Amino acid sequence: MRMKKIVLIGAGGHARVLLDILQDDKNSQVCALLDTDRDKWGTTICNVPVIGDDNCLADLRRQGASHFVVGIGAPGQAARRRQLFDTAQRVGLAPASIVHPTATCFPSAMLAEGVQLLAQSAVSAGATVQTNVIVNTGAIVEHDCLLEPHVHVAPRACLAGGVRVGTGAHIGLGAAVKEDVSIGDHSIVGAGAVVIENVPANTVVVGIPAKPLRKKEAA
Ligand code: JB2
Repeated sequence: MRMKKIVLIGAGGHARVLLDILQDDKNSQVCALLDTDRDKWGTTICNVPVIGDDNCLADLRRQGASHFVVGIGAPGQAARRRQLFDTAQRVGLAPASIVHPTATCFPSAMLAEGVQLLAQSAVSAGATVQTNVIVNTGAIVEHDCLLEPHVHVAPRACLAGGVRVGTGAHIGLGAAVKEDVSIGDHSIVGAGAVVIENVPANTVVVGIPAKPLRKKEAA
């Protein structure tokens, strides 16, 4: 397999996790980190330089970079993650997927480009994980779930069978979602919540059972 030369976008906590995984993969080489924080420019993380911000993407492509990974993941950042994904593709970089060696992905599950399955996560039979989705450490995505683009399922969150999570939604740390429930586009499920009924789009829900806390601006 040809070596992927990867640009990692972001140089914070999530990027640090992804960098560790990528540096253990003999088919990948992370050639640069990009960050909007000027204080990070000229520094290195695990020997990889932070060379500038996202304006460097086109130059890196010309210099031989082949792939990118969106390396930011904080709650509320889905619109930014989508924008970075689109920008990097526009300059001709291809999205690289990251699957930690301890992640479990059933043969009948479908993974789109640029997904991130982190350590000890599980994606079960017939599940669909679309573009730029993060299934974070120890998260469970049961059979026949649908995760639409740019979704983030935080560590130890659990989606029962047949759950749909709409574009850009965030499922918080350790939250649980009952089978066949639908989480609306761009909604946020708070940490530790237990969701037993459908959540509309652009809504923050918290608690057990989860109830709406507020509406959020459409992304
Ligand atoms: O548009 C951007 C941009 N926006 C913020 N482009 C680039 N290239 N970089 C951007 N950043 C940078 O991402 C910030 O300047 C900062 O250095 C970095 C975000 O780092 P932070 O550690 O704050 O968040 P994170 O997204 O890496 O990690 C969060 O989400 C993870 C899933 C944290 O909450 C982690 O604890 C969590 N595990």
